Amino acid sequence: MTEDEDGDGYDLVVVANRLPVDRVVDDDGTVHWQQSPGGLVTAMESVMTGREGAWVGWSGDPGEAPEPFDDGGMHLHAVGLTAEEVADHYEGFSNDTLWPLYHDVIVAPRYRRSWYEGYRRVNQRFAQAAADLAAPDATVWVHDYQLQLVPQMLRELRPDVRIGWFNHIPFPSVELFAQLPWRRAVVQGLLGADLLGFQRRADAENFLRVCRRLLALPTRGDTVTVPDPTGEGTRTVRAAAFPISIDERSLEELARTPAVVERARQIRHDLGDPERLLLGVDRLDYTKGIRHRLKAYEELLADGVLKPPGTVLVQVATPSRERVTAYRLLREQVELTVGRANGDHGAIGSPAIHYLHQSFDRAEMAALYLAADVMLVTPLRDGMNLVAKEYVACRYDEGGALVLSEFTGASGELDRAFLCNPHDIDGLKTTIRAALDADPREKRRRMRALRRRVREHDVQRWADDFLAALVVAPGRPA
Ligand code: ADQ
Repeated sequence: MTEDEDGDGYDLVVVANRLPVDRVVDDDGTVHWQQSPGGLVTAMESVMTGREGAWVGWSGDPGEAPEPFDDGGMHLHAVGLTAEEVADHYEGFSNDTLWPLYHDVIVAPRYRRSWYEGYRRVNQRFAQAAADLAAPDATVWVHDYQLQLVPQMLRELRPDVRIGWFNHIPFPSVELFAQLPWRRAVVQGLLGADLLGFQRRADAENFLRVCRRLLALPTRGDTVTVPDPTGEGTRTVRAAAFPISIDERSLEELARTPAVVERARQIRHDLGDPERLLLGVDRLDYTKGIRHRLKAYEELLADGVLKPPGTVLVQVATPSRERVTAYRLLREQVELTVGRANGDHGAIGSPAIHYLHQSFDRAEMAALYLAADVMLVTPLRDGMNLVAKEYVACRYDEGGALVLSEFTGASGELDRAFLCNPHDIDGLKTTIRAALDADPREKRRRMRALRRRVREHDVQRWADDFLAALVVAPGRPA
């Protein structure tokens, strides 16, 4: 059921920064919408089955919003953002203030009052759209750090709805969060929800500590008690961990197709059939530890431990947030390092590092994962990291080895990976060597354990667990 058949609104409304579709302009100028790749869309599709579901989000282009339309079993409602709002709300406050602050201040967050003003205004518009679409007593699921004020704004507009919010990125310690000039407003915005979901328990605990220390609110177990603005009575808000995952089955199915298996073979062949292939796949983001990884790799080349063409590294770095200065600088640093490593250690026809600043489709990603002997996932801080889980899902052959940073949410679940501290370059080098040289039986045992975990905790289970917890969240006492 996609439409609002009885005319009273939608039972489940998802509110996220982006719509689950991308606008595609064909050669002849006609416009159509194509489903964005990614687990969130798949997970939502199945939880929306049998319900009247709507999705509120930005189309990704500045300017007037396209008319609402139905697609893939959902009603899609685009929120329009002007170019100035994109600059203030999205590039500014979301990606240049909150993103670095919530990732342990790896780069310095910038605090600009006009950015926050834009953030507040855009959050209000998202809240209004959700309020207009939700059926009486509907469930509204708000996503991520771009929309932290929406829960409270929505509660004011529609006190009847159940509100859940999920944070895809880490939540910082109170000592760091306290830097935010608008810290009280952000926490109050979040406390409009009935259930707040985080990737790790530590994130939920950080949030509860912020409530105690900065707002003097009482907490008990995983709940916080919030006084009603009217002064009458209280509400209870639960903050708990719901580690996100991937659509494991469909990815494994894709990896098993003859076309992907053949493509993986072809990739190795095109690389000169190296004995050992290492792979990194990340958005080009300073949180992902790409520079630390390249530094360790360059040293292993300089030490003579690794040598092309027998050993090669493929580093895929997806273009990301290119209008934000810190990202432009990072790109320059990464490209300088790759150029130097290839100049010093490569030969004609055999570079030490193959660097691809490009996006690929799912099949190509699966083929890369299947081709790689060692996957390097070395973020300095990461809410979860789906690349680690995707690699594991594709290794139906139980081959390969995963080097995984302790600073990812995924490391809490994938503890049979080769865990590393990316800040410790010597330690990182040792871990890369250990993953390359481990006994094949040991590697297989580890991969089997990792695969079991990802199979049993897929994105469907994540969405089901969150929504089930939202239904029974304490909320307001009867
Ligand atoms: P991201 O920071 O974007 O997500 P991640 O979890 O690794 O990080 O997801 C990246 C996704 O992009 C993966 O599905 C990957 O396959 C895809 N991808 C990467 N490079 C690509 C390329 N070149 N071409 C095509 N696809 C590519 C945020 C948080 C994470 C959290 C997720 C989900 O920062 O910590 O795991 O949300 O909650």
